[in-house]
Amino acid sequence: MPEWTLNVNPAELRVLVSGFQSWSEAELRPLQDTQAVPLMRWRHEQGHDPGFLPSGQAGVWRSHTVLALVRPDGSGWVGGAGDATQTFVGWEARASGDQVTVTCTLEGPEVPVLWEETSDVTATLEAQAVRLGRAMHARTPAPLRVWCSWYSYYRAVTLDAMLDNARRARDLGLPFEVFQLDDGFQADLGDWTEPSAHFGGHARDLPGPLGDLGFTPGLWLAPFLAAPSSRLFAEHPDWMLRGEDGQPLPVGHNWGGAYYALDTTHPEVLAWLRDLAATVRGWGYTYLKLDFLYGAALPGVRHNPQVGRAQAYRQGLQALRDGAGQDAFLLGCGAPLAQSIGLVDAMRTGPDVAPFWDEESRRVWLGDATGPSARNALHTALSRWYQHPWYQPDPDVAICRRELSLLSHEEREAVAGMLDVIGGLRASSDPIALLDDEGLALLRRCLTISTPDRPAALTQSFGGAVTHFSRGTF
Ligand code: 9PG
Repeated sequence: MPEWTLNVNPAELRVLVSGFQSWSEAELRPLQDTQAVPLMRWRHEQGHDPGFLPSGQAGVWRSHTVLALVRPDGSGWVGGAGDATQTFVGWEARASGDQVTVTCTLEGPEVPVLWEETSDVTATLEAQAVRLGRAMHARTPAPLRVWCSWYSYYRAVTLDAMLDNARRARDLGLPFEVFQLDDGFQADLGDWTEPSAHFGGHARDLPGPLGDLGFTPGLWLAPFLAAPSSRLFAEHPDWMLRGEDGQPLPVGHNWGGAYYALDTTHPEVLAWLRDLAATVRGWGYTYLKLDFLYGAALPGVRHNPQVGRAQAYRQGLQALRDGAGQDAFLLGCGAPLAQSIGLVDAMRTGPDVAPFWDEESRRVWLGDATGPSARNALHTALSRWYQHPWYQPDPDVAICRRELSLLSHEEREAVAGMLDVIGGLRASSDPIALLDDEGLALLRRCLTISTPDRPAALTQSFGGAVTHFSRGTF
């Protein structure tokens, strides 16, 4: 295990960390602070890496793939990985007395580890990110503008609502490229080709009319998950990732109960995943939002114990890419970040936006900043700004509507402004009919790709926002 001892006063340093997957917290904090560990045990699998949890001790910070220590003048140290295709690279910085010890743990095959002292942490982070992106053949297509059904319709989405919004967007000349159907169309988690009772049609009925309106059809899938009530689970109990007790391993709680993950070391699972992606591609969906991908990367007992969890994850994602085709646009979500480089086109780099600023009870008292809120989404996506050479970052949707939202005018503007600074995908979920003139003007502004991905721009806008929202640490 590589280890470095730095003779430096820990009180001078801030530490930059990035969590396991899209929703896990990323942040820049004083090194002597304490990294939050979620109090709720059942959240560990859902937003964190149960194999590499924060220690909960003051002055000890853990991070996946990248870690930086920053002096007040912007100089410091940057740790990174030379490759992450089959390996999880875990960093830990530990303050003690007038020293800091940094260790790096590899889970998977050996890969080069980068550790650099630098006069400019920002520039070194960028340079290391470019290097990893190149080594893993990053896909960085042009950014897209996406309308997504989740943040206003949630699971109650219908075929009619999709088409109504698409028609209104076309009539108003809103510059979306993609109309993406989210969770709610499917009979059950895992039973993707059967419709839900309330959807009012079948997902395969949507791409035709969306294409006629001039939009690229997009579809949400959580392809590695299965609900215990699903046909998939009943027919293939042997396909599930297992715990030490030999039973299918619950990998989270949502949709009214526990859910399970597919074991992507099983050849039949890989064939099924390829087939699923090819099927929805055949229906006409060329943009796929692949969600809850972390499920295939958790510690557990697998069909082929020779395959490590990072490699298992990657081969599951590769099967989806093979089925969807090289020219499909794949957005990863709830996904291990660096391990997805080269297979996804875009990546959610934070938790979900919500139509409210913060949920302090969960974030502060329960130690869990992975929950939906405008604050959590921006805080984490901004703290991952250097990842843009890995994929198109997706900082999640702007919320421009005033109805069905608790965001103030300033908060709406802050979300929109920071999404622009982060760059990457531009997305909205507002029902078009709910937008008044002010909302439409803000939406048009959000959909205008104006700011290049640049740390300087980030610092300016970030600074502005911090002054504006003086409620605690942003
Ligand atoms: C659909 C949604 C949307 C959204 C995704 C994802 O930890 N959780 O319980 C949890 C639930 C939902 C969630 C994230 C975390 O949201 O990010 O855009 O697609 O699924 O169900």
